[in-house]
Order: sequence, then structure tokens, then C-alpha cells
Amino acid sequence: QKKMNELWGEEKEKTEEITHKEHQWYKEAKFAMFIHWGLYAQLAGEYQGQHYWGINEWIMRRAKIESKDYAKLADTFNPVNFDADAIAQLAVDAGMKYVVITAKHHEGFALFDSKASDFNISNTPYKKDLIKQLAKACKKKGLRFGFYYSQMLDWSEKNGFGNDWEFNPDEADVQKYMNEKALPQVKELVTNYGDIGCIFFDTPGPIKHEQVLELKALVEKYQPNCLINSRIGQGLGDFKTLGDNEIPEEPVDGLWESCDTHNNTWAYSKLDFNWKTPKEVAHRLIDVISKGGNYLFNIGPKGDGSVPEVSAMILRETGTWISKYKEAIYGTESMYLGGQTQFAATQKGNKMYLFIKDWPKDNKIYVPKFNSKVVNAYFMDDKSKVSVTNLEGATMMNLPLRMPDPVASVVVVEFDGKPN
Ligand code: FHN
Repeated sequence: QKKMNELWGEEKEKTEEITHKEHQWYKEAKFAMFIHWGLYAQLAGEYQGQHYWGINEWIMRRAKIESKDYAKLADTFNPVNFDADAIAQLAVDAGMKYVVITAKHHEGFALFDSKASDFNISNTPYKKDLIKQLAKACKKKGLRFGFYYSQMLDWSEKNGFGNDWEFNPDEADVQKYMNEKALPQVKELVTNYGDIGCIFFDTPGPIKHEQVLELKALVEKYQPNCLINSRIGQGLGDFKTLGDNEIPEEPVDGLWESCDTHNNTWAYSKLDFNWKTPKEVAHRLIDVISKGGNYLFNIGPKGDGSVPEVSAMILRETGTWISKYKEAIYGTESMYLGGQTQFAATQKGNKMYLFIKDWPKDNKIYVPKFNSKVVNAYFMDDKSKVSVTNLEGATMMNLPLRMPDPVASVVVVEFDGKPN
């Protein structure tokens, strides 16, 4: 047994940590706002007359801009149209429960007042701490607040990882960068902005196990309940962040999140009009929650601080749809009905919530046979009945001719016990 304990020691320690953290809010939240914002927003996909399609927060790397030239963007950064309360309100209107903003992305610029590096918002014409404003606005509106921090990649630092067009990567002293910038800045973030719900570390690169442990210990010292994502590296973290824009095929165990762009870039680009419609956003949310995860959906404010109007409108529309089906979304658990795309479900207590995304041509839906008996089935919005037929190996739902909700309809199926 002693040997077994030794063998399992590390895993056991980790599980205990997770269960000691307050994570019920995260499990129930389901939908959240991701914000990618930094100096790159001013470039909006164009540098020196050249267009860079794709992810604009990478424009420094893609255009191979030297750090001293890139730093000049701070001299013009003046997002006078940034309105923290309006962004928090947009998140509320969209039905989101927490907000995660890029405190420092790979470009190296901090959106907060930092003593650890001059490359920060205080040294811009705008001067004011954006993280402080947003943290306050979120708390006021009852949203949890979290931040993104690029812990290894920092293209403005000789010792940071990743800028190989200007510095020699072999000469980079990454530990020095960690000691002088990343760790002090994370300390500032976890000590100066009240309760932090979660941290989205990103792109661990060559981070070593000891470095991850140090970062994690720092967060846990000041914010014992703050949840850390798996991109802290080395298999650690309290919840899993899947790949960018990834929705898993099947349910995933434990706490996890899918992060998704609104178009094809995280940061604002004036070149990208490929917005997901409210219906697409709702369908992707359904896919994620039916597999047990949270959906972290991104917006990219412009250089002047405003949220692209079309992005805001689409989110509000999505929120209108969500507001009709709150019970089927928040605080539910995954309910897997197979790998088809037409419908998906969640469950809570004795109920299954069946989201129908595409109306079947024959007006019938076949779901697996459950262990419990169906006692009632009805549309969630107008309570109209749905008749259910028990077949040999399946349960058949007889639907009306037309889909009542053009985004997605929800049928509540009540059982005489837990569905499965
Ligand atoms: O390189 C970044 C990218 O710019 C963006 O921030 C995404 C969001 O998940 N994370 C990285 C790539 O995985």
C-alpha cells in the first residue's frame, strides 16, 4: 500500500487540490466571453500597407516587426471608446457568466499598470488601467473575472520565447524572463484586481516542470480558489482548454472549455467579415454543453476600444435565444446521444433537454432507449406536448411539421427517474 501511495502520490495531491477549489460556479457557467485585445488591434490586419489575413494578434510575428518599432504602437494607443460597463453588459446580455481578457498576449504589452515592465498601458496616451476597469465592471454585473496571460511567448523580450526574427533563441535566458517579467506580472494580476475566477495561460512552449510549479504556487498563494487552465503546461491545471476552435466529438471528463473565435481571428481585423451567425454560435454552444464543457467565445475590440458592432449584435441575438432556454443550459450535465449533428442534449435531475438544431424531414427524432420511463415531453418555450413512442430499441419523438424556433428548439423530456 505504501508503494502504491508513493506511486499515486502526485496524482492524489492534484485531485485533492481540484476538489478543494471552489469550482461549482465554473461547472454551471457554460458560456463565457473571451477578449483578445492589445496593441495589435490598432493594426487591424494591416502593416505598412500590406494586408495580413488570419489571426491579427500574431501580426508582429507575421510581419516580422522588430520590438522597437512595435513598441511605437504604444505611443498611439488611446482606446477612448472602451467602455468596461458596456462590455460587461454585453456579456450579461449574451447570457455569459464569466469574462477572460488578454492581460498580456505574445506581443508582450500589458493592458494593466505594471511595475515589472514599462511596456504597459500606463505609458500610452490612454494611461488608465484597463484590467482594473473591466474587473470592476464584471464584479458589478455579477460576472466572474479571469485573465489570459502568455507566460512563455513574449516577442518584445530578448529573453522571452519566440521572437527569432530579431533575437537569437539560443541566447534567451527564459528563466530570467520568468523572474523579471512573467512571475512579477502574474503576481500583480493576482494581487491587485480582487477575486480572479480563472486564469487562461497560453502556449507553454519550452516551460519546465519546476517553472510551471512556481507559477501555479504563486497563483495559489494569493488566489486559492482561482482555477488554472491546462495550458499552464506539463499536464497540470484545474481545467482543460481544448485546441483553438475545437469541439470534441464525444463528452470529455472533468472541467473543460472550448475556446472559439467569432470570425477567423482572435484580435480585431478589418479584413475579416466571416462572423458566425447567432444560429451558429448557439449551435456550437449546444454542442459544447451537451458534451459537458464550457464555451468561451471571443470578441476582438478595435484599436479605439469599441466592440465591432456586428459582433455585439450577434452576441445579443444569441443571448435572446439563450434567455428562453436557461434551464436547459446552465447547471446541466452532459447527455450524449451519439455522434449525429441534428440534435444534442443536456440533463438535470429527471429531465433531459433535447436541442433540435436541424428539423428532421419526416418530423421524427429517434433517441436511444433510456433506463427510466418517459412520463412527459413538451416544447420548452410554449409548453406544447410532444408525443413519444417507445420502440424496440429506441424512443421516437413525433414532432410538429415546422420547427417552432428557427435557431434551435428545445424539447423537455421528463422521466420517472434519472434518464440513464
Ligand atoms: O497563439 C495564441 C492565439 O493567438 C490565441 O490567443 C489562442 C487562443 O486560444 N491561443 C494561442 C494559440 O493556441
